[in-house]
Amino acid sequence: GSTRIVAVGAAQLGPIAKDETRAQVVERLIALLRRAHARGCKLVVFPELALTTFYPRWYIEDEAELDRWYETEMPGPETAPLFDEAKRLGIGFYLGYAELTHEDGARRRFNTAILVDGDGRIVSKYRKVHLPGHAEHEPWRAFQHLEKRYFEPGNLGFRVADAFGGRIGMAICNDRRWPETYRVMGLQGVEMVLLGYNTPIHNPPAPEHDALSWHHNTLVMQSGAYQNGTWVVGVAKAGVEEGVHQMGGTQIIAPSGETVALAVTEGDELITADCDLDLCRSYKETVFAFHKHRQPHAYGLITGT
Ligand code: CDT
Repeated sequence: GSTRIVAVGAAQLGPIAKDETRAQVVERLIALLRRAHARGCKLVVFPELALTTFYPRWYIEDEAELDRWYETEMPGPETAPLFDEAKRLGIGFYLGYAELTHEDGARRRFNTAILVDGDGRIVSKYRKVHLPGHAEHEPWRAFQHLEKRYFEPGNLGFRVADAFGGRIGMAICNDRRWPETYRVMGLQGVEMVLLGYNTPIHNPPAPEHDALSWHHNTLVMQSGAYQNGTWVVGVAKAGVEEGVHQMGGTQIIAPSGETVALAVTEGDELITADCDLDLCRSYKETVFAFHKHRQPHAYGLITGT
């Protein structure tokens, strides 16, 4: 029979400097893509906001200055080389980026990820639903986290796409901490959730959590995988970026909840795994056979119904 093994590369990025150009970053992405191809990967997962530094750490008042961090087309002139090389290699990818678009007569900003297949086609798009941080300048913080200012909550929901021989979903960073993220995709039969993140180790409102950041990262992604019988691929932008230390911990997690590959650096690092999508089945058909065991009548508070 046909194999349902997807060779996946999780392409962690080290820091991206403020003055690094898109062209320079795209070169780093292409280098990782080629290494993944050499290892037989068919799908590479890059982090959240993978084309720039994590600019929500700064309060930016000037609209034109803010605009420079966003993509207005995908692919655009600077990202086309990534699409071209991926297509040439026959390898797909997940890419996180800041999206500036015109919709419903307004300029709108989203924290976005796309899924591109091995033919270079965008097969799915996701816009981050759970935006952490704050909307106003809070000078008491060591650094800002202004996602609530620079993005609006995603309006595409949590969709799944039939691609790479399986059912693929996407999420972005803070989404991974919320069980609803995985469950909404789990209810659609998701077999692999791709997610990129930028997570400062220091959380200014709750510094008592700092020492637990690695524990929490693994805890939420392993739980989401097991409770929905799905693979999870979590990919960091890591290291000290413009003075802020961001956690690594890039990992590939099986439907058992076990981590099968884990990055060990805070730089550009590729980890890979042969992900058998059929490993999802025994979870989806037994302990988490949703149609047999879920009790939605008791869950009304969650949806507000
Ligand atoms: N990028 C992102 O979503 N980061 C957040 C940092 C914590 S903000 C309180 C995260 O959940 O990892």
